[in-house]
Amino acid sequence: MPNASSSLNALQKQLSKLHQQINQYNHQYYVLDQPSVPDAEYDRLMRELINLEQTHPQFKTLDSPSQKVGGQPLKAFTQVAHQLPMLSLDNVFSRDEWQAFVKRLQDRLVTEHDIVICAEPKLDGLAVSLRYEQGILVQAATRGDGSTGENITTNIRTIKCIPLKLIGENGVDYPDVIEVRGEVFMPKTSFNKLNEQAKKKGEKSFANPRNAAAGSLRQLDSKITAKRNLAFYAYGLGYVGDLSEEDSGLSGQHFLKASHYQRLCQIKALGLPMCPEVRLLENPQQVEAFYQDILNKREALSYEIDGTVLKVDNIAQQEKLGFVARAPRWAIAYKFPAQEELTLVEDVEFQVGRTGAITPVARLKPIFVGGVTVSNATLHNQDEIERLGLKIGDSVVIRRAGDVIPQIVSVVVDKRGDDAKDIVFPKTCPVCNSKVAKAEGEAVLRCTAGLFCQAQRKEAIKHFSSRKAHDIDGLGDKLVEQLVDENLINTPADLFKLTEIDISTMERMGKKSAKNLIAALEHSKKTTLAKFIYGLGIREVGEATAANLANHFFTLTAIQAASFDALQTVSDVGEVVAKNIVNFFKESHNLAVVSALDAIMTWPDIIEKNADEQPLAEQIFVLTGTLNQMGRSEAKAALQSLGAKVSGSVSAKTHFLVAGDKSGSKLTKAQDLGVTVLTEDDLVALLAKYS
Ligand code: 5U1
Repeated sequence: MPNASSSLNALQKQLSKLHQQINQYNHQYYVLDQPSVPDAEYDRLMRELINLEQTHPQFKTLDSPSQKVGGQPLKAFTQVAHQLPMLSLDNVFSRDEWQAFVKRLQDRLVTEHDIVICAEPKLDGLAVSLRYEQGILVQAATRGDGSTGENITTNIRTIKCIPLKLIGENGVDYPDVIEVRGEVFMPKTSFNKLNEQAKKKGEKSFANPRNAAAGSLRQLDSKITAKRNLAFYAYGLGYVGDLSEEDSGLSGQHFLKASHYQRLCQIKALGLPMCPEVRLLENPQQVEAFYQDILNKREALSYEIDGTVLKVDNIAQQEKLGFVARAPRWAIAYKFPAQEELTLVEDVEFQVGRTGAITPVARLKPIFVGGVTVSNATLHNQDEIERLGLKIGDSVVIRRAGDVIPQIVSVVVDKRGDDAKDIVFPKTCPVCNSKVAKAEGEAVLRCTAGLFCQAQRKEAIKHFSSRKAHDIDGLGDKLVEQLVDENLINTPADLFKLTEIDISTMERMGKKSAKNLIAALEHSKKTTLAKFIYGLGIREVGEATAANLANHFFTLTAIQAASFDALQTVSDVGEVVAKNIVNFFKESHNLAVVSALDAIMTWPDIIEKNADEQPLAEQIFVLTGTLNQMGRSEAKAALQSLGAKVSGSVSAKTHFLVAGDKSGSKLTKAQDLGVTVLTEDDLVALLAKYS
């Protein structure tokens, strides 16, 4: 049994470890602008520390990170002592915690009235204090440790939306000295651009817009800051008063309104930007709706936010509530669920996709992030693994924002254990054991077996039946996998051979669902050429390209016969896509599937076009003999693309016979019937006329 002194010892050890860890994270975040762990991890450690200090107040020391705001100012800049401290905010993370905060407010204020709340988005930027004397910006400082910050005046002057001189709009005057506090931030578009440029130059990118903003403000060369397109929203005031009476700080009082929201409006009237999402709420009950509304808008906002800030609006009430060590009692940050979390890479597996691409996928220790539990993350390719410097067993930062698929953002190298293992790519396909290869200039490794690979077969069938292709209701991914595993289907064409009995023997498939699936398959037989082409799953032929091909060539035969050059005349089809199409139709196993499907499925043979685009509509052509300037199938496709019908035999209905070298009986018959005979040159001229 541990005795009292040994558990106190353990507690002290735990506290000292927390101090050391939080101090290290503070230094990385505030001083180096390079956090190694997500905010959620930092918040967790800080809460652990605060909880321990609350239950064991005798261990709460003056140098505890819980008593300090931010980090030490950088030596590179001169230091500025804040006339009034720049505080930080405590956080809540749930409705219950928010309600507990409200309860504390009510207990302290003992008011019968509702507590009016000023609600603001919490910007992911850098807190600064801007000092105006007689309306002129004379000094700008970072928060630093809350009492001393860095003098960043020269850099702040480069931010376009921060006025160098205040305006006295609508009779709003300003006191001799006014310190405006707020957040400098980098809009999302500028952040993405900056990181793209850094990547191109092989430089380190910023982990988030906050670090990018901080890094940009801490430039010794303000020309660099000027290029970074920073912005600013004001959220409060520091010292306000007369120059001659700075010590009392009272003479500014005539200027100041009794409501925080009104003060923000006053600051705005002086020419400083205020976030347009700020709202005045009649009571704390309205906060949940505000929180939800801002959370819904989050992705669409042009700047990054990580929660809301809720402030008691009445200044007299704020004063009554006062402060604790690092934060006011009258304000709280109600944070959104974390979009970044820390977890472990337990393994890396390799998946084979529809096009044979072998994708490494990290199997993660399940983690709740961005509102869902995540247990896998794609690693894309070898380059990505190298960029991350990832090993199996690593602690990683995982990000899931909005509907975006989860991503590994970085590796926390400090946490790497001795047993971390290198990620080794397979030498053969992990599914069919065939050869793998990397095409020149491509980062992706592929299985070379095409439809002979079971994984590619499954993916091809899933793609064929997907919503945008043939939308086969009731044919889910799991069922496709079972049907392939049971060898009941090998290609999309095999789907149409399935019987109700085949289907009803599969897991979770009853008679009724089997019947429905057969009906859905029957229904899917009638389609469009565009969907048919898309459903084939040719590499890089998406929905739009498939539609362009259908609209250009009108028939499957014409698309199959089109040359590399002819394909490139289609909008959106470049060399790569044209090559993919030609290669697809070269493969005998693809041709077998296409012709089997062609026999089963139907679509309008020629898509209706207006008369101008179909100059040869209703004209029946027959091709005979050897054509030297183009292949027969190419000539056929070209004629069909202009609306002509190309028939195999000459009759009285034939309008034109194109006679190449060594034409035989068809030429004689055409001459007998009085059909117009064209030479190959005539044909070329005709096609040129309409192309
Ligand atoms: N929007 C907003 N962000 N923010 C950060 N308001 C706000 N207020 C702050 C901080 C640190 O502090 C005051 C409540 C003192």
